[in-house]
Amino acid sequence: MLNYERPDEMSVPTPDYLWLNVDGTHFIDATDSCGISSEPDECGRGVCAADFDFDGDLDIYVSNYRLNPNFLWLNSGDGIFINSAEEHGIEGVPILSGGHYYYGHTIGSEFADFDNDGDFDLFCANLAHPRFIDFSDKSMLYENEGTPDFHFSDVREDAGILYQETNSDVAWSDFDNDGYLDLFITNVYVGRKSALYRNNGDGTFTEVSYPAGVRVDNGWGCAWSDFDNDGFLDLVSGSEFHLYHNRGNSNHWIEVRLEGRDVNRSAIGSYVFVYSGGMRQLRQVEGGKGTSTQNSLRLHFGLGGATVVDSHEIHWLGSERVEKYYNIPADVIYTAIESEGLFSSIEELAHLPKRLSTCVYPNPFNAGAYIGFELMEPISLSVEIYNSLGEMVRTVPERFYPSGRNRIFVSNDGLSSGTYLYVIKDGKKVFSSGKMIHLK
Ligand SMILES: [Ca+2]
Ligand SMILES: [Ca+2]
Ligand SMILES: [Ca+2]
Ligand SMILES: [Ca+2]
Repeated sequence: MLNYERPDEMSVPTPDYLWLNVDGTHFIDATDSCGISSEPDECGRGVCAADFDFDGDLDIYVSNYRLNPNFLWLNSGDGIFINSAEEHGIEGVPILSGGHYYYGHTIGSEFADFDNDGDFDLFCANLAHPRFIDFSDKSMLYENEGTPDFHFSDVREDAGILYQETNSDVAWSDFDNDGYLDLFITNVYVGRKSALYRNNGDGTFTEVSYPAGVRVDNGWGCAWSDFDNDGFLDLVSGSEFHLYHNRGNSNHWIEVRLEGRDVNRSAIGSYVFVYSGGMRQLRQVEGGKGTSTQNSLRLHFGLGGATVVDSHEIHWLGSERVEKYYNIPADVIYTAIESEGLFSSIEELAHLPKRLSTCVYPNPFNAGAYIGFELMEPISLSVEIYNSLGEMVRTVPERFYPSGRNRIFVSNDGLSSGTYLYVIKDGKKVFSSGKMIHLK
């Protein structure tokens, strides 16, 4: 969670926090234990994340304002983050002026593979006043140079993306479904026009705001989502919200919603490679981007003239297993469920075994714990508790539970301290399972 500056004192930063979700029940402040507090506070305005080094964990990029350096919190995989922005070339350009190093007024940033070379690049929207231009960064289009170092270099000028003074938020999308990610950048303040750049597919962009009909004044936030499910991404932006409906073209597409089982349910941080028509495209599920904005969680791929996806590879966050699907028809909205499959319709999904989403509270427990869950329809369930040796140490007999919210109490009678596994069963079928910890 990014924090900006004190409302009563300009340029006095307030600290950022990292909140760790514990068993889906509550959050704890992990800012100190994860190393996030090792850097001095800066005036943060945006946060985005990607596993840009493909080592199986999410790394966090922090956009700092007030000519401060940006942070790249590199996830070491063992719960510790180290700021590696300078080493990877994305902290900004330090320029000495009046005895002090200045960087950029970064507001919003977003990772995306704009050049289809299979790694995540990064756009940083920087507000750069002409009066500070000698020592403040303009916006940056950072191209990821890939393995082994995943170092970035700024290619904005060569890419044809022009300097505008009040760049604010950014949102990548393939709005014309040609397989190349296009770029929308907002500009804040009345009279300042935002810009839509079409990706020419050769490393350069062409501004198409006017012909595309996207004329946003005083932009602030922006986000893409295919709200009418026609396969073409629509845009919302503006300090007074405008929803721009994309009227589409003849190009093909697929969209995929990922649903995690072992990973988080929204599959945030998971990414997909799509191969079609001789192209490779990469998209990730983002938790948020830019400055307090978020695109649709559903991944979108433009396919140009291709009517079939040759190969669709899902990399679930943190899992070494890659799920691959071949020869997938275009122009369909799919749902991919971890370890279950790729589904093209509600009817297919209805045949999946029903599962329960449960939470244990308190956890760890002392006197006893509740297993809470919500049922779509009434059903009879029983519970078995296993110790770490796999021995069944407790049962809760089968009984009938109505639809809606329910809970089952497990007492601590005779249990020693340790980790236990609960298994909720519908007859012989496992409905749900999870860990519970007993502390005496
Ligand atoms: Ca990583
Ligand atoms: Ca790339
Ligand atoms: Ca495009
Ligand atoms: Ca649409």
